Amino acid sequence: MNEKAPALTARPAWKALHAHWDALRGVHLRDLFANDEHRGERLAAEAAGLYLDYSKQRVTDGTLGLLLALAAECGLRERIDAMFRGDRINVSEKRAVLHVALRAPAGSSLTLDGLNVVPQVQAVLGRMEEFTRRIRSGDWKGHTGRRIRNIVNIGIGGSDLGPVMAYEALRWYSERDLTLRFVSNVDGTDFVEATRDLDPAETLFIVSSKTFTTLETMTNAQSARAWTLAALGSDTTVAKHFVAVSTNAEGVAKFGIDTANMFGFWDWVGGRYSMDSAIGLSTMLAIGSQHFRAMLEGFHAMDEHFRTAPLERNLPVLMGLLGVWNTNFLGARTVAVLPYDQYLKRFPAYLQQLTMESNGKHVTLDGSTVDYQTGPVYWGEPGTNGQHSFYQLIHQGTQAVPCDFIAFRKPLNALGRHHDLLMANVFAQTEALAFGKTAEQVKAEGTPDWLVPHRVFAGNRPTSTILADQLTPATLGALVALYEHSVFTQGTIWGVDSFDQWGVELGKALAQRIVGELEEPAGAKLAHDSSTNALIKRYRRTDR
Ligand code: G6Q
Repeated sequence: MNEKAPALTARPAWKALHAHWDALRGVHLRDLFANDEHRGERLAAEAAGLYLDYSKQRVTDGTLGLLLALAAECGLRERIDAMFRGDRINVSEKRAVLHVALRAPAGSSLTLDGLNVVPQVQAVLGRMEEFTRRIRSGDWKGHTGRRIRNIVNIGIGGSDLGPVMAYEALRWYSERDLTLRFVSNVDGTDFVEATRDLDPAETLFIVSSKTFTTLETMTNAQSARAWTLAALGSDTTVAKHFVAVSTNAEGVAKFGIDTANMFGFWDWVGGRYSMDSAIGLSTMLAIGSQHFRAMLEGFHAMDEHFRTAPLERNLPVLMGLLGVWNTNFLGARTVAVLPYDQYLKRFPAYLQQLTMESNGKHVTLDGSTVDYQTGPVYWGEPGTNGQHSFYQLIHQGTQAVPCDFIAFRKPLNALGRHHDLLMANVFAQTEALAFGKTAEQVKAEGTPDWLVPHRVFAGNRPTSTILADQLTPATLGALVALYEHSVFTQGTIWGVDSFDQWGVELGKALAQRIVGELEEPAGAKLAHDSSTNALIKRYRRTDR
């Protein structure tokens, strides 16, 4: 049993924040900017190559002071230290949370139960590098002696979303002679479409699964095996065309993959925090080991900042606290993530898992039910596409949607005026969301009276802008670590376990139970509710 922490809503800083919000509710960002000509530079912070402008959030110095007081009351500093110390802060699974060790430099030390885990991490990285060299040089041959040209990562959730996102994000740095594909869904279409134009003799599958028991991944891996054997014959082909990333050596061996071709990680790496572990093997194959190391350095730079920077200048802490402010005081239910970079098109999907699987919780560490909102819904699309679709609601809808804008000063693909146009949109959007357009301004433009209300923008919509120099492997690492630690900051304030995922476990068990019933003869007795029974019966009809 964990000791009961004081309820969040009873904390002095929480109560003070409520009173403060009552006073600030009617204050417009226009006033906040008008009263402080340096606000735009003052409410900003920088670390690990990322510049965070939070001046367009609906906060004052007073708000920030109270949020930092709340962080102190919730023991944020102690929790950060506990994570880096290897304490078992994932209490419901009794696990340490040490993804920061995945990017700790060789020679440094992070201990778990008195053992430095960094050498183990570096050893796996070394094996990944050797494997990457062999694939990229053509030294590793397929069953027929041909070199590998296609890599298919099979995995789901944390064993898919990070690798897909990182591959897309860093595609500019990738080896274009290698084709990378990702199969996650148990829907057969995913596998069939991903492999239809690939030659099995030149294809390598990476079966990525921490547990090596996940239904979707195991089913896709079996289909991949059948696909390979159908084309290349003999059972020995598996050794040449399959490698595994897992913590379950026994399961890997049972599947027929030589454990010499298994890349391990550890139970102290959560699935959604694993893209920089061996789960990132596909990333390393795509971008090469030097770029992968550079990405790890970016992660580490943000880790160090999070661990050591004063909380008032600490980017993940500020972002996390602003999220709490928007969720619990402004009443926002969602956050839009809007990368103005096409390469980050999968970043919102990646963040959905990171944020919602981590903080979508209804009880605190000690099992008490919360009486406040926890993790909001994250969603988003790359700009400028979103502007021609859902931004309408963000500008003129009836609910507050705080937005994170992400942009880069230098393009990777310079093309005419494209980048200036892209960036002009970032700046224009955040300006319009903050300041809006009053009826007077609309009228002054010559708008007829009847149309004025439709063209008024209230403004006062909170946004943050993250601006970096260029999308590099290191920038991506820093960006991911920024969100990882801001999620942890929020989880600490809300008092939840940001590192378990019992909702996911439930889904895994439920499907296993019903699949047997679907494969039984049509008449077999069902014992679900009447709706589920009827749906199953309809599905089982033999005329499908
Ligand atoms: C992540 C979750 C979940 C997990 C997948 C895949 O934090 O635990 O998304 O990554 O369910 O699990 P395996 O890697 O064990 O197949």
